[in-house]
Amino acid sequence: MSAPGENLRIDSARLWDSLMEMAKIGPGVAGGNNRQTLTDEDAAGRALFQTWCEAAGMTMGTDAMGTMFATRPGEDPAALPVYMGSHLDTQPTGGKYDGVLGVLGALEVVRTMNDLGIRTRHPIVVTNWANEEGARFAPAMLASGVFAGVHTLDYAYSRKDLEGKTFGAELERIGWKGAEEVGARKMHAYYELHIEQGPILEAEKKDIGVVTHCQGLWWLEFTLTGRAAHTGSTPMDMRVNAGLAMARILELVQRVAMDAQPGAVGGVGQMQFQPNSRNVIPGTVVFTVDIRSPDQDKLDRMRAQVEEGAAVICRNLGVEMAVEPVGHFDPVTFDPTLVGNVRAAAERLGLSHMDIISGAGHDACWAAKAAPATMIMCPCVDGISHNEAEEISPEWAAAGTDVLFHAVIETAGIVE
Ligand code: HGY
Ligand code: MN
Ligand code: MN
Repeated sequence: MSAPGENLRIDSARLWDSLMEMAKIGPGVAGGNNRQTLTDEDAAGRALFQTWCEAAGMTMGTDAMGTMFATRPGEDPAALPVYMGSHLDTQPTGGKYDGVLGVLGALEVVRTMNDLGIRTRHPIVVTNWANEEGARFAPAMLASGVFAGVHTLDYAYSRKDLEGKTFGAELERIGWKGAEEVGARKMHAYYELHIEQGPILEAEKKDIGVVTHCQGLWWLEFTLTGRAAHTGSTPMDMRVNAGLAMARILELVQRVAMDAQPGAVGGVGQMQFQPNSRNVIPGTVVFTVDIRSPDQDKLDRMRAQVEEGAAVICRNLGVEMAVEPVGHFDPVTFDPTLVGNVRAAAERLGLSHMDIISGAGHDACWAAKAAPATMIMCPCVDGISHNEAEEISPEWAAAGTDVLFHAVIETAGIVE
């Protein structure tokens, strides 16, 4: 089967219209999106996606984690499908493209196949993974993790948000708990188009990121217990200050990440003070440390340094410490054949490209446990993401989707 011609391109205007249409659902307050997983806004986005998939002649299946799979038949029904997709859920102050480009780009590939009357040997499946972000229910990539056998369904259903609501109850409430057994589907291959969410491609003036690896991650949830007391009348030497311990641990995380350069990051994005009152020294502080590296040994060393250092800080302050890993995946190497298809597609299309390691985690990291998988990236403006100011150009969106189109055809095979 000859490789698809360089003139095979998607309809970039239709893709951009769909991105802007989806962005109207769960709008943020500054031009981005707040369409968090299993909210009514998520349900509305799912319904629109299903409508579009069915209008493109696909049939929708949903599994017991709420992940959506839209199937376009292939000529060989015995052939395992080629999957592509990403996620429609967003951060609370998310952008319009994180995840969404990968889902609607995949839909656009199917729409273009329909326009051109392209028949493929392998069936094609467009996927919307549930709860990729892990913002409301930790860990991130929860549904793809159950699909890959990393998490049990019971564990996933038991995950709670800050209001104590469980994933399982919220999935029932929005009516998107599907009948399919999670992970029963078998994939021939999996491609994920995603914005880079970092500054490299734009700085290097490259249209396409050929993603060879994804860095690994630990999310460590710390619970520090001190003694709530009056901020005014409690002498400094009498304080058992969980807030001070947290501040010193944040400095420790910064130091551990900087000492591990290059190729390491560390920080804290979420914390809760209890009772969180201006004139009460916090009795309890709960926060999650996020550390990452593409190097397995470095990642595990950073985790040990953070946990050991935090224990010394708390001991010196008389603060009790508990720490629980609430998210983890090792560094991922994507499938060399699929990576080669992405690189060849970018070259055939005359697009500038470079190999890149994904700094963010993606469902492809868990899909890679179930089948050969890889990713395609496009630049984003100033490398900003997980921020309502996230922006890409229509040209970048179209280039990434054209590469997805060509790579998927290479793998799914065109039937003349
Ligand atoms: O945390 C991540 O890397 C992804 O956005 N879930
Ligand atoms: Mn994402
Ligand atoms: Mn994200």
